[in-house]
Amino acid sequence: MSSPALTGASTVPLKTGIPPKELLDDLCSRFVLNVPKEDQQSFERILFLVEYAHWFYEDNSVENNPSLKSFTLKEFTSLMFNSCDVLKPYVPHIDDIFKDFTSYKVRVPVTGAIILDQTYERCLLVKGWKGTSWSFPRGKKNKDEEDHTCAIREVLEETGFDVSKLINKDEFIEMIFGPQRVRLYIVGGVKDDTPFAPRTKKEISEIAWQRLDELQPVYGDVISHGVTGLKLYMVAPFLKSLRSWISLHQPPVLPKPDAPVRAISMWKQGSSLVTTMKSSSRVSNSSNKGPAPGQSFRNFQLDVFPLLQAIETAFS
Ligand code: M7G
Ligand code: MG
Repeated sequence: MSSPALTGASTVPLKTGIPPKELLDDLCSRFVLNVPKEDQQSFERILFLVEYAHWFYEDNSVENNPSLKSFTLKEFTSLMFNSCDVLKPYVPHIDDIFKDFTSYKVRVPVTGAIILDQTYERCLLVKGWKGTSWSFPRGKKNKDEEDHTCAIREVLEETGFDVSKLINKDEFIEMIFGPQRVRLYIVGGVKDDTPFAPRTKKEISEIAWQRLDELQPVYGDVISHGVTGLKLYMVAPFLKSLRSWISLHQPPVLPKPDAPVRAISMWKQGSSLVTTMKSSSRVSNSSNKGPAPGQSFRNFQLDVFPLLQAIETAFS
């Protein structure tokens, strides 16, 4: 099981930063070849596997061997196809394969949750690792996964918070954006001193309670800006229905006159500090031992989490 090539720790540092062939072969065999046959049936599925290998490469190999270069998924896909014998014959079609994959990805339905605090004045938003936009915790459905199960999994992956006991399958707002259906379950009454921390690496850079009245305009586009300049992605279109829901439901706690008026950052990448509401002081978050690698496995039935855990154990 132990292979120095996978972590890249003992490979000879290459000036070019290009991963050595044995590392790419290892990633290919672990993430692409050693999976059930049904997961290798289409290039869309294979590219989800390559994406997983890419995350592992970025989060483990590059981190353990900084002389290795970071790549975009497209670049990494090209490296894998050129290096792996089984994928090599398809190199001439790689542009089409990648284009099909990206257009397939945006057709996969997305579910997540609108988490409200106890006063219904704030909602929990997450900021993407790469961009600067904030969105509700949400993500793509896996194959044969139910909507609410995906929402529970994605919220857990992106915030570390388990909504399985709080979610009501009938309480959601659903919108269609071009080819994509987005369903967000409304989970109200979450204590604002709840500890949050993502379980995926390099997907989420910050988690915060944002004030709903700062997320204007109500009739927003997919990409919009809140009144304080906050960049929002797929938030504004949900606000009108959310306000209607809030007007019909009594919050468990009435807003306090001395409540903080601004957003509250609950977790930030690279920082072990989080804000707690009770003390308003900066305290160490004991549950934040650093995020684990991604667990979402796209459109596969294969449960990759035990595999990743085994790999992590073997190399830690
Ligand atoms: P996603 O899981 O494809 O989207 O992640 P979803 O939650 O909407 O289903 C969105 C983006 O976050 C990806 O395109 C990556 O850029 C980044 N990302 C997500 N995960 C789980 C990881 C991960 O484990 N490692 C790295 N490096 N990036 C990730
Ligand atoms: Mg996600």
